[in-house]
Amino acid sequence: MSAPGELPDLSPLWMPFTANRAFKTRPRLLARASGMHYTAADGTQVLDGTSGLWCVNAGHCRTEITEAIARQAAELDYAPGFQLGHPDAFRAAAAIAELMPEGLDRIFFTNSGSESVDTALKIALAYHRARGEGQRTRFIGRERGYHGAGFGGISVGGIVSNRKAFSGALLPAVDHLPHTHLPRDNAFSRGQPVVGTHLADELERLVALHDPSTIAAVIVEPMAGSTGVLVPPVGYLERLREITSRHGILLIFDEVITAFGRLGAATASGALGVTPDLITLAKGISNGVVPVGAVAARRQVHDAIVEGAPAGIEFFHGYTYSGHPLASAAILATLDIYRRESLFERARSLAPLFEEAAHSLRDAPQVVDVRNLGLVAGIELAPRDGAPGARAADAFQRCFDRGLLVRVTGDVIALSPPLIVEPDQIAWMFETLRRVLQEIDAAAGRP
Ligand code: PXG
Repeated sequence: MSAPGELPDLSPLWMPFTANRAFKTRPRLLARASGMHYTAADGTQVLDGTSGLWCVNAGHCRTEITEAIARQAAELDYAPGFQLGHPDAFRAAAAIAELMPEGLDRIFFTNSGSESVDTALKIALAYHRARGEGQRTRFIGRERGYHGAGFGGISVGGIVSNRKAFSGALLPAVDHLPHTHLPRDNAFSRGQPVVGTHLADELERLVALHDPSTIAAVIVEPMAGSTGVLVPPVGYLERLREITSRHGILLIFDEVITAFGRLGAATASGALGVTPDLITLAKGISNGVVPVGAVAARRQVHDAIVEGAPAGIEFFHGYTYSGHPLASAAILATLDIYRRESLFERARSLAPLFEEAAHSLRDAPQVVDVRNLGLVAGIELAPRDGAPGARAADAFQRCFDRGLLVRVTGDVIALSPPLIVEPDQIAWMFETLRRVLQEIDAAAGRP
């Protein structure tokens, strides 16, 4: 064991979605966090431009949350969630239901976004079966979709690298819509791009190909985060809703990133005015403090499964930690902060300024696109010849060295700060990024 303050042995930890060998030759370790900032292990301050991994929406180490979980841990550390309960799990479900679109008021708890996705897919199958349509077993996902790392999620997901090594063992009946990224038409769009509604019509083609009677659900992120901030074209989600409704297919919005204020409302569904049948949640639900997720289900979906079942367990699904006391306490304290500080409204009112600052990078070196919605921006760089992703990876390291945490996926730099961000911090983030891009450009020009 290493002494406190000394760097621990890095080899035993197999890090998730990380270039392990590169990281361990140049580790970046965080020691503390408060408000908008991390403190790195060497004491430097890093402004969190990404809300951790899109989850710390109310800012770091909020005492209301840390105190609530400390109290809960001392009072009721664990309570089985099968055939037993505790009041805070019910209170947390009610608090979430209140924020969901009208009608989606039945809440199932999980521990992560990946589990929320698996749960939603299973609810969809159980729903159709309960209604005598057990032949509806097919799912439709989308290219470039990210729905977590479970087998269900990678099957409906559309990220090639996440599927390749496991391709022989994916869910058998899945098809994919085309992604909605149309840079030639939509580059530098502010908010929702105008071209691309027609891509939703591809669903009609898939429905005709497979026959609607075989399709259980369509799952999409209303705004795709992980694959580089893909904002839905105007009218696109409305069209998916219309087609799925017409064919009795459930529509699932994966709102693991977009819910809890990121787009200036409790959900993307609310912000964009399209209501699905199931919403998957995680991340901002507990401000990232305790790992927890949930699925919000339309009441009719819940009732078809629960009210229609014979006496006994109605839905054979759940987790040891579903509705965990610490998660419930964290949810209640987090949602209370969002409400008291009007953080969703704050995100909405900061969005125009954030958009302006993001698009000021339009003429920065190597920038080929800027996309934005709510408090999310994606800045896409031209890839280096023969080395896709290298330029953005370089930008990530240089930003970090200057005290700014950004998120990089391929050659897209994503920014999604906590909703407590101040206007001068927004300006500083994009200025820093501009300097970094200029520095990279200058370095590339040197012999
Ligand atoms: N759905 C969506 C839409 C997500 O963004 C998951 C499901 C899975 O959640 P869990 O809690 O199982 O990881 C996610 C996760 C990034 C990044 O930087 C995004 C996620 C996770 C890590 C990094 O884009 N999203």
